[in-house]
Parts: sequence; structure tokens; C-alpha cells
Amino acid sequence: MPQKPKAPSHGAASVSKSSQAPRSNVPQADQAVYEAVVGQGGELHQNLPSNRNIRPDSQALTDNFGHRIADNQNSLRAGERGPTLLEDFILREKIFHFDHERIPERIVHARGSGAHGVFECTKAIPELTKASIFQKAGATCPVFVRFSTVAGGAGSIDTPRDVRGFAVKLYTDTGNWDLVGNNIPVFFIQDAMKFPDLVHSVKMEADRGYPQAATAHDTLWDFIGLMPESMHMIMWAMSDRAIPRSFRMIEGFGVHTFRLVNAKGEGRFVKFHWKPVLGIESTCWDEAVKIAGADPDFLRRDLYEAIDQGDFPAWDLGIQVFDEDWAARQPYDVLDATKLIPEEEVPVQIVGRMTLNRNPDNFFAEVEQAAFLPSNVIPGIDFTNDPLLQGRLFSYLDTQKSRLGTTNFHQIPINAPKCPFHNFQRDGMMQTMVPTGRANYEPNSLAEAGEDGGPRACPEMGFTSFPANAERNDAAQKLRIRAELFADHYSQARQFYRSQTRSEQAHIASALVFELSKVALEHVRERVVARLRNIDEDLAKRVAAGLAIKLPSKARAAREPVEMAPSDALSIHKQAKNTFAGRKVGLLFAEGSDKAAIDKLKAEVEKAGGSVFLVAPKVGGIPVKGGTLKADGQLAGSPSVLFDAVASILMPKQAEQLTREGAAVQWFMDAYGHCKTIAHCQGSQVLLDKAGVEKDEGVVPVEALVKTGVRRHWEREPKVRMLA
Ligand code: HDD
Repeated sequence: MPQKPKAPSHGAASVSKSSQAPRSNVPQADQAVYEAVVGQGGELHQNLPSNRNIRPDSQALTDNFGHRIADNQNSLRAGERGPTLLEDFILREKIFHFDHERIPERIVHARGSGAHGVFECTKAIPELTKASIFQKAGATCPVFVRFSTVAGGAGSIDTPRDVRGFAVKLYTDTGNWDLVGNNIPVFFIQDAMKFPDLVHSVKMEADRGYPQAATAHDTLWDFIGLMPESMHMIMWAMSDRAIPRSFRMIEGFGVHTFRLVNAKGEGRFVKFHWKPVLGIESTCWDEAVKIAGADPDFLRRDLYEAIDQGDFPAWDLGIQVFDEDWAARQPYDVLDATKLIPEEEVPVQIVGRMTLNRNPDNFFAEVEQAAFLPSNVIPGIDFTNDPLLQGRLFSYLDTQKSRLGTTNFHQIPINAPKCPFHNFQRDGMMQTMVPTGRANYEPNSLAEAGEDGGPRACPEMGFTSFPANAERNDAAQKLRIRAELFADHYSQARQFYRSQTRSEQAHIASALVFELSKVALEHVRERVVARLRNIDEDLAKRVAAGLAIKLPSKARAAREPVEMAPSDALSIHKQAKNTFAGRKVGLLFAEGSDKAAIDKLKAEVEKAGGSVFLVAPKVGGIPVKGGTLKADGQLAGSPSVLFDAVASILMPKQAEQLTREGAAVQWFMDAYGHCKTIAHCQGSQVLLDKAGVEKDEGVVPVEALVKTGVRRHWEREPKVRMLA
């Protein structure tokens, strides 16, 4: 059973001056939740919303109004074969409710998966921020995280080439802090004004309703070709970052430059990072395509099953802190969301750890109704004038209202703060709070008449905005322009590309060829390749050759790129962890396989921190040497793309038979082509030969699996895949 988040050690939040609620009137679940957040002994405010999850509490089947139901199988009819009667309020309610079960999906990031967990401060930084969660190492608060893709609808696949949303809601004792980021540290555009255009161009095309969840089409690349500011993000989107192996193995970024403000009111710029403890892992494109067919819910299932099995994924929260003077000296503008701060220039300091340790109880109630707002910041954290962030501060509150249908969406349990809250906002659709008294305005003098005058502002504890705003002075006119440094669209795109390994660069080139080959508008392909020449001439040539087009003349750069040192932190392969932790090995066996050898290999992999998934031609119990063995999955339904590495323990006769089974041959061809470790017994050799598997350091006897590890053997790639 997952452990409950630890109660934080930091003190109870201050509560307003109104009467302290007697404990008895607060539902037990609230009490437990509140105390888990603000520590023992916190006094609950009488208006704390009932943000306990409303759970069914009747053994008898009832309708929504508590009327017990005698017969849930038949509508009420006039006679056995007569018409159904309008008075059948039970039928009516059931169908009526069913007809209204869907809400508008998110206009972007519609496809998501979520989990609960806990955040723990591991390094207090009071000198940087007064944010309560960072005052004492050991302080904890509950979190809810939603991972998502961007372009596809709620029912689309998990493994398209796409950015992954990484939205974190921290229920702190001074209110909810929503760090609504992505797994890529920069963005396509610099100004929120262009967001509707970007989304319209990437989503399915307006006249034909396809492609779903894909960037490989005319309108997206037409838009990108005309928006040079997108080229840095395009490098990331065409890299393996956009085809992650697992939500548990992606980084997260706040993207924007935010501000930390300490108790003295001193502000510093900050960028937020989530570093996965399991390391960063991607698939390769051919693998991502095949996973989409084999298991469209691959990433959602991976997250859910890992947490369900107690294999809790965790991330370290890192911050890059820098001041205005340092920022002013950089060849890029820190208010520009298409730029990052190289980690080698401003190191990432780890200040906390987030562990996801509880699956949602109900997907719709929690994951679908979760509402994240970048405007949800807590005292000690503040915004900057990043024009993309500024637009987001408006958009999310607006979209939640239309998506969740009420201004009271904050009362939905998953969105409700877990600390006391109290204000004079009233009424609205689905109002579930029951404020008492008549104080719905302020100032008021009702307390002088012995009434509850309601809450008052608390200047010393309340949120105050960072006063100094160096980017603006009183003489500032109203302008629709961008700062000069925003015009450098290629320096960091080049830095990213040149920070990649040869294999990663090949993946980027191949991805661009794949994408642009699906663009029917030839002038669009040429325009994009012309822009690539400002990033890297060799890349542009590879893509032009891959498309069989003449190398177009270089696109004019508004600002000539400057050379930036490569940064290893931008490469997945350079920081890959060769670890079994969180990884899964597919083990193929069949009739007569040696059970003792299978058990031994399974124990070794589990000891190394991985898990083994048994695959066989049939899932029922199979007679093996030493007894019978049940597979976890049938061969055709458990292709090797679902595993990080594969192994096989087969008798020669069975292996021979399997050479005539397409799924078995493909199993090894894919594992080999995807550069995975293949551990096999001697008996399987005939099957490997049929699959064209050649010996190399990643094709090893089963005894060497744990020593070899599950890292990808990208050096094999030139042998197995024609890359641009
Ligand atoms: Fe956004 C959802 C992340 C730019 C407007 N965005 C949304 C989600 C994530 C992000 C992770 C899903 C939250 C969830 O799981 O419910 N968005 C980003 C990042 C951006 C970004 C990292 C650039 C740095 N977004 C962005 C801009 C705008 C929006 C520029 C509008 C001006 N985003 C939205 C939205 C969404 C949203 C339309 C749709 C669903 C929602 O808000 O709740 O308001």
C-alpha cells in the first residue's frame, strides 16, 4: 500500500481572526488532510470547504437523491409490451446524467495522466525566498501532477512526437503553487499573442479533421517556416525528447524566468527544473510508432502500474538562480521563452524532491477536472515580464471557467487548497460552500455588533508583488514590439544541435526528413531547410538530401547567431543512466524452457531494480522443465517495443518452430533495430539468426544481462537503420 504523504514539519498556517471552528464540525477526512499539510494542531477555519472527496456511502443502490432502487434492469412500462412511462424518474435520471457526462476537453494538453504525491524540501533557501515550503529542510506538502501531450485529443495516443506537459500542483500551507511546465525548457513562441495561431496550425487541419496528434503536416510546418523564433524549440521537438520512454523518465521545466523574493523583499531571477531520479530515457521513432499500435496508453499504463506496484517515481526540484546584472550581460534576453540558461553557466541547485506515490481514485474526478493556473504562485515566488508568461497568467483562469463550467471550479476537491481559505467571493454555479452570517463585503463593522465580520487582509503574510520592475520605467510608452535580443533565433538552436551525440543528431535529421516528407507544400519544405542552414550546415544538407531537394539559399537571420559552447545537459545520451531501476525486461519462453534458468534471470533483474515480463506463445500455463509456467503476456500482444531489453530462454526445437512465427521473428528484429540489449540462451540462436541479429556488445548470453545493463546500444544504429 503506498504510504500516505508525511506530515510536514513546518508550522501551521496563520488563520484569520474569526472564531476557531470546533473540531467536531469538520469532516474527519478534512482534518486528516489539513493536518497532513500544516502540521498537528492546526486550527481549521469554519469556512474551510469540504474538499474531502465526496464518496458514495450507501450499500443500497440509490438514485442521485438517495431514493433506493428496487430494479436496475428494467424501465417502467405500461404492461409487458407497452410503452415506457415518462414517470420512470429512475430511468430518466440515469439516461439524463449519462448524456451529460462529458465536459469540454482541454484545448491543448487534452490527453493526460496524473498522480498524487508529496514534495519535500531538502535544502532550505530562506535567503532566496520567503516561500513557506522552502524555509526548513524536511517541510512537505501534498502534490498532484498531470503529464500530457499537447496536440492530440483526450483519446489520442500516448507516444506521438510531441512536447509533454509536466504540470505540478503543490498544495502548500500558504496556498496552491502551480508550476505548469513542459518536458522541454523552451517554447515555440515568444509572445502569447501567437499561441492561438500555433495551436491552430499544429492541430488537425481545419478542412479535413486530420492528422490527430501529429506535427508532420502542412499547416504546422507552414507556420514554423514563417516563425524563425520557433527553430530552437523545433530542434527539441525533433529530438528524442519528444518521444519519451516513460513519464517517469522525463525532465520537467518551468520554462519561464520567474522570481524568488525573500523576506527582505530582495528578488532574484529563477528557472525551475525537475530532474528524474530514474534518469532521462527516450524511445526511438520506429519504436514509438509501433508502441502506438501495440498500446496507445503506454505511458499512462507505465505510470499507473509503477505506482500501483510501489515503484514510486521521483524527481529532484532544481533551481537556477541569477540576478538582473548577470542577466543583462547575456547574449539573450531572460524574458524570452525561446531561450534557456545553460546549466554549465548557472548550475542547477537541488532544493527538493517530489515523489508520486498514489494513483487517482477516479480518473475523471481528479485527472480530468484538475485545473492548473500559472497564476497560482505563493508568497516568495513571483512573475517576470516574459510576454509568454504574461499571456498565460490570463488564459488558464479563463479556460478553466469554460472547461469546468463554473467560477467555483476551485471547490472541486482536486483543485481546492488544503490550507484554510476565506474571502467574500460568493454564489456562482455549483456553489458548494455554505458561508454563514451576512458579511459578504469589506470593509464592514459587523464585528462591533458581535457578528462575524469575515476575514481581513494580512499585509505581513499576504502575497505582495515584487516592486522593482527594471524592465519598465514611467516613461515607457505602450508599444507592440519585442526587445532586440529576442531577434536571435538560431544561437541556442545551434547550441542544442551541436550538444547532441552523433546518434542524437542523426535522429533529429531523420525526424525532420520524416516530418517534411509529409508536407505537400514544397515551398514550405524549402523554407524550413533554408532556416536550418542558420543552425547547422551539415544538418541542412542531410535534410535536403533526405528530401531529395536542392539545398535552398540560407534564410536571412534577423540577428546573426553567436557561438555558444555545447552543453552536455542538453543531451539525453550523454547523461543516460545504465540502470535497471524502473525498467522492464521482456523474457520469451515456450514449452520445455528451463524454469530454473527463468527464475534465476528474473531474480537477478529484480535484484538490480528492474522487473521481468514473461512472454510466451500462449498465456495459459505452459509445461516447462521443472513444472508449468504462466506467461504475463501472449507473444503477438506483447511486442518487444514494450520492453527496455529482451531475453529468451528457449529449447532449440521451440526456437526452430518460432522461426516460422512472424511475431517471434519481429520481436527480435525490433529489439535489435531499436538498439536494445538482447540476452539469449544458446537454444534461441536459430531464432536470432532468422531475425538478422548480429553479435555485438548488446547481444549477450542471459548470464551477462545484468552486467550488460539495459542501456541502448546506439553504436549499432548505422548497421540497422538508414538515418538521414
Ligand atoms: Fe499552456 C494547458 C504548459 C504556453 C494556455 N499548458 C497547459 C498544460 C500545460 C501547459 C502543462 C496542461 C495543464 C493540465 O495538465 O491541465 N503552456 C504550457 C507551457 C507553455 C504554455 C510550458 C509555454 C511555456 N499555454 C501556453 C500559452 C497559453 C497557454 C502561451 C496561452 C496564452 N495552456 C493554455 C490553456 C490550457 C493550457 C489553453 C489548456 C487547458 C488548460 O489550460 O487548462 O489555458
